[in-house]
Amino acid sequence: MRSETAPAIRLEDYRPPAYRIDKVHLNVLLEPAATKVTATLSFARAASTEEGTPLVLDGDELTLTGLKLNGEDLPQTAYAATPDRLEIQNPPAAPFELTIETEINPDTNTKLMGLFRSSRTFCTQCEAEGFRRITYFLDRPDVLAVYTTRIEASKAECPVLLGNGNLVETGTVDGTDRHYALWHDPHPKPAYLFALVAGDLAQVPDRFTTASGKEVALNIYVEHGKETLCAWAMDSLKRSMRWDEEVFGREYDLDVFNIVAVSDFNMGAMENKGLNIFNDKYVLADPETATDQDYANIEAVIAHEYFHNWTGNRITCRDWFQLCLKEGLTVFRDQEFSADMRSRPVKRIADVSLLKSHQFPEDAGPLAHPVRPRLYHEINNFYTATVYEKGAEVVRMLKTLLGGEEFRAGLDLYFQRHDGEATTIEAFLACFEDAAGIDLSQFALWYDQAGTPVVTVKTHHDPERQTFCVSLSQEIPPVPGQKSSKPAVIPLRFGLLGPNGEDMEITAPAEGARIAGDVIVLEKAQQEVTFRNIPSAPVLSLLRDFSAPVRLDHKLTLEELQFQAAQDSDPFNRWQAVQTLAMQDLVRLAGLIRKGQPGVPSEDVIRVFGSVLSDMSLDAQLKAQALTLPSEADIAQEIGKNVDPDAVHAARRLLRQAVSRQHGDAFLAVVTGLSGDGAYSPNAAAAGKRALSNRALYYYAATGSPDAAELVWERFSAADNMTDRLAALTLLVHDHMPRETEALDRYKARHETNSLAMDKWFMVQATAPGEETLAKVRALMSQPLYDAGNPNRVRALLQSFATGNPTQFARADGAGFELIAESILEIDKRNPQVASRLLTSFRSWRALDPQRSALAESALLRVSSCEDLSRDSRDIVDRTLQ
Ligand code: 0A1
Ligand code: ZN
Repeated sequence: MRSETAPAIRLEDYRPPAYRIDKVHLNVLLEPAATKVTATLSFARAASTEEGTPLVLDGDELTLTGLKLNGEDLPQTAYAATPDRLEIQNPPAAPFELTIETEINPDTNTKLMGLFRSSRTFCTQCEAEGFRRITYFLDRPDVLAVYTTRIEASKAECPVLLGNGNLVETGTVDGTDRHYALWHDPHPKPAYLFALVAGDLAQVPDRFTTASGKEVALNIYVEHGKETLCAWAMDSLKRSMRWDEEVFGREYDLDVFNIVAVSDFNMGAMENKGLNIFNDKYVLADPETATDQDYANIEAVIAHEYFHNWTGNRITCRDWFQLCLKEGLTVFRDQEFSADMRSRPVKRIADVSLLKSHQFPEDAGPLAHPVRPRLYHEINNFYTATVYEKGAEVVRMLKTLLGGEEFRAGLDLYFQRHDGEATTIEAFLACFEDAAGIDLSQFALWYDQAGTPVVTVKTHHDPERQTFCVSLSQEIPPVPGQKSSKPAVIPLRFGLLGPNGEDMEITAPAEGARIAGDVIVLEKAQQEVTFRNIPSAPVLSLLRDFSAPVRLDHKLTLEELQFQAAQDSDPFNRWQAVQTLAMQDLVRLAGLIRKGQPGVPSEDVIRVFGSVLSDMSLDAQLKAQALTLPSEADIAQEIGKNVDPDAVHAARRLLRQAVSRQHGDAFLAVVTGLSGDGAYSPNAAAAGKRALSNRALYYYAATGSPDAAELVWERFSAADNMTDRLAALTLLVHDHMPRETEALDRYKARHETNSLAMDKWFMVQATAPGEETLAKVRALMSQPLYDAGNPNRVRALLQSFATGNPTQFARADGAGFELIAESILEIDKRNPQVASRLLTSFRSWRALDPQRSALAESALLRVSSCEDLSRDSRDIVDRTLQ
């Protein structure tokens, strides 16, 4: 029988818990195959709960081995236990204590949820619903308890024993080889923030003194031998702690802050109270194995998890529908941190690129959902770009609309009013309403409506009346389950570019819309804004700094776009103008190629690329960003329907070659001028130079000349850092240069023992265009270094093939879809979260040409017909096919 879809959980059905759990005492006797957990839980009936109301606890694959009520064994007639539920039929009216014994097997826990082992280290992952795989519990975020955890294990196997909060006591167990540690976390928390770690790990210690003078011990725990790879993560942590004090007034609140890096982890990292657990990819770095992007990611993820201590842990979510309350806000905070640490415009462009390439397609496809969903079947599938990235954009808009001071006042009120609570988006917004004296009821629609609004813009200048009219309208295209929508509040940052490129001064109040400083607030379906005293026609620079997560339909002429690309005072819109020019040409070229006609890239676009390259006013990283062509997936998204990925690929190659032919010498000058200046530093300036030099090499390589191939090879073999080595390797492999195989072999020989570096080796090969890649990916799956149980490896090989290689994933013979479908079925048995993530790579299948979309559909149907598909994959496949 086909696996059933799990029942829908609905926001409207939320009810407060019938019982509270005030205190949790856990005694965890760690054994790889048979860990015994004794949970002593102090319950109290909620005032509104009738006496005798059954107490129903969540479980997941649990074996109950003992149960006591107030210290007495419970007769079997008084309860019912299954692996996923424990019901106490007639609990006492007065507060009572349950002692629950369960036995679990960390070694067979391949889902990596609950308690599992990663390379012999015991560790946990409890968000969203993993705690119920450790003991029976009210596993919901609005049940906040104070935890004390005793962890006991073999001293030889697990010299390090870590829990949440502060360490209270350690000792040995008489007559055994075992020892224990007792941890106490004074801050009430939901079960999803529980964690423990036990293993033989190296400790990298440091210290931090908070603004109020409190000493905090900082530690990063890693596998022995990796201690030197933690310096950047530790530095990032200390900078995050200081920044949160300075920018948001938030201090750390325990005596110790521990981070543990593990190699088997479903997500990036987890913000467990006082004991963050990280995918080692976001901790370990040195110039030999990590790219500049890795360094930036580590800085951002360390900050993100640390910032959760206030936005997520001290104030948590009432229910999982409110996930964006902690995630959107925390992503906003980590984006701001990175912007302050690096270049603000560069960071903004990177964040918006990510939003457009990941969140926009999600919002336009079958998996679209509001930032705060109203219904889910499997919460693990809602850790999405919409909740995280669009959620952060919503917070950013709030700041834009309120201004920095009022925004900060609102947040201060939020921390003050809700500290220690599990709360909601409504409560969050109410703080800003109260602090700023405004009404955010229309703004709240951003949380409840799915889909990306399209803002259509038309302008008209009347030289006689000296008026400039801007007609604006907004609409959200239909989304699954949402046929109509209401107008949202859209802050549009703008400037009127005068003939000399400077922003015109606006001397008379504009009519037709609320304008706050340089922001037009679009609030209705249609609005016409009139500016007076505008003698000559300006170029309207709209959506500066990408002030709202919308698609702009603003048809600027070629000249206007070129002008904006060269002159806009807003770096984001300069970048955007270059991208728009390139995108328009790429879409045109792909259309011609599709029809079998020759495509000739636009001379104007090629010229703009040359101007960007020679513009001395642009910083190197910004230049590299502007010279990056829209990705194949972005072009496909822009085309929107009947997409032929081969035509898209060919169009992009054509434009790259044309730019390269025209500006080859200039690119060569950049490559040679910027290379090899001094010792490696991961800072933004040095990273920017490398990015530009590698971007120039990318174009120079497209000349196809022997000396270009030589230059790429030289960069590969002489590189003293991973950024340059990987950039050159990618060119060698993706452009099928003569020494491609030799380069891959050399890389492998150099990095064979480092799995994170080898992930890049898998990824480069999986994303190589060309028919032979599919067979290669299959062969790589049987490589001894490939491990289908390790999420990073699966992502490096299969996820990057499915999401980063459009021509091969969507091959016209369907073999790419089949490979991924087959792999999903295999992985699903072991790790549903990894499988369902991989499944989302089919989300844009309906936009493909009819032949390809039929093949994608049959691959999806093959997955769907599997009888015992996990709840995670069932949910995604059903929604993708609906
Ligand atoms: N809260 C974490 C992300 C996370 C979510 C789920 C996980 O397991 C299913 C693990 C981590 C964060 O935002 O960093
Ligand atoms: Zn988070």
